[in-house]
Amino acid sequence: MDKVLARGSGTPTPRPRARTALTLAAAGVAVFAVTVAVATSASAGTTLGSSAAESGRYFGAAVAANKLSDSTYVGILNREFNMVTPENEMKWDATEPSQNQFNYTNGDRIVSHAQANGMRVRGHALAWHSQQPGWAQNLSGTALRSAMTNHVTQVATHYKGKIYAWDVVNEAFDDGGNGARRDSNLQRTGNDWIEVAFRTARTADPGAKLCYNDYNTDGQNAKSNAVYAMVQDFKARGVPIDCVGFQSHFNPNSPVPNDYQANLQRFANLGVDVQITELDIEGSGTAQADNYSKVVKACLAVSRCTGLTVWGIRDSDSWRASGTPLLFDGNGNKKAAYTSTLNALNGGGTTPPTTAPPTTTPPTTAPPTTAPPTTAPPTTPPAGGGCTATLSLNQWQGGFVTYVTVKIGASPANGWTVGLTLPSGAVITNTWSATPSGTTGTVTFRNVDYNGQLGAGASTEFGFQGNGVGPSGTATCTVR
Ligand code: G2I
Repeated sequence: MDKVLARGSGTPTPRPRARTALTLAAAGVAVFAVTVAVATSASAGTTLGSSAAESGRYFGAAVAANKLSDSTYVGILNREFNMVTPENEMKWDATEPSQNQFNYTNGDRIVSHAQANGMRVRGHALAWHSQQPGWAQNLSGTALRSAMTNHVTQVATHYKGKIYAWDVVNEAFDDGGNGARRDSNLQRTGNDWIEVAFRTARTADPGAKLCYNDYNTDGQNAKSNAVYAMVQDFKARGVPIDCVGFQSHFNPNSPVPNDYQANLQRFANLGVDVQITELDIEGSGTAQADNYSKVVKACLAVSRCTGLTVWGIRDSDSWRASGTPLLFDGNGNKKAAYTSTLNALNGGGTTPPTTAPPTTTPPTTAPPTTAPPTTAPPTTPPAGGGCTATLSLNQWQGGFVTYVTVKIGASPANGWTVGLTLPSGAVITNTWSATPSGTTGTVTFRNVDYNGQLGAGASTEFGFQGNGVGPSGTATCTVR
């Protein structure tokens, strides 16, 4: 049973996590991370994705596999968005309809489409009280707990290396104003089910950011306070959590809260990314447009708000179509809300830091499961033209993810190329937001369509995953 009235918010962006920088430091690998938020100047991107990318963020949409044959739908998707969330295709009922028998057909279709078009994927959702297959609804106790961890392991392993961020746990808190956990069969397996899900997901796909996602947590209230306390506790005890998603389903009865930005910021201050994950705002005309603008500006004002996702493309695609809550009308035309969203994205913002400085006190109980990131001093953009490329490496036994922040100097760029040499034995298996020249040895990465044109001082990010030891040293950067 889903929420009667979803009123949440949330957002993510491509941001490096520098989770396991240990091996690199030990190997003399240089790990760079910009730690300061950098104000970016106003720009004039012409699509949602390219405009968001100018401040290092993404703009995504929930996508349904059965609409990938609709040319109007796909045309808008490919033109405007650089992140996708499968609307239903990666949920438990879809991926494991019978126990231990997995079906990835529709999820794979969306991932393939994303990869073929330079988009990344937010996985949604590994553990949730809703949309469970019938067999899981009928389980309890240790049988359900085992089924849940098996599900997380199998699905996260299947998509390993292909997911930017997973909604590991979805909607686990109660709406009653008591700050309690939601009663569910998963909750009744024990209060630690959430942290077990996160640890299990980390083991299965160490390269994915791991998020908690919920609605009605968009402003400061009893429910968001409870989520906040959980995240604070997880960070203190080293439970692997990287991000919090704010669904941001708004309507006249549940408007964008006035403390929306402040609420995002307080979560970011805990040392997690924040992401708007399911944005839709019922309404029309100027009022709707103003609300979209408010949400986008709030995200841009929070350096760790890494991106936004709208929950569908056209109004007719929405789970609540009668409320016309999206950016395109049923014919695929841009609405006033589209224009206000694009304008807000082009108004500049802060560049998300590749690594946030720790804001929480060191753990007093269990040690963190991963070593703290090694952070180099902030880099400054080149004074003249050109660009810089800074690496942030997340290394684990046998594999790595490297995030590269490209920062443009004093002159605007029409495109950029980053060059680096992989250590012997390293093989790239997946690259996003750039096109690599190869998979081993010396590799150059060229911008893709939506992130080549960048203004002076602007930055963008791409990344790649591979087997072996990730690249060391600095990367070269040239502009066109
Ligand atoms: O309810 C809105 C969202 C709230 N947060 C979590 C999201 O996962 C949730 O998405 C919605 C989808 O947009 C709907 O499309 O989740 C619903 C289910 O909880 C989805 O609805 C389902 C219907 O319940 C099914 O009957 C239907 O077969 O969509 C399915 C596919 O159209």
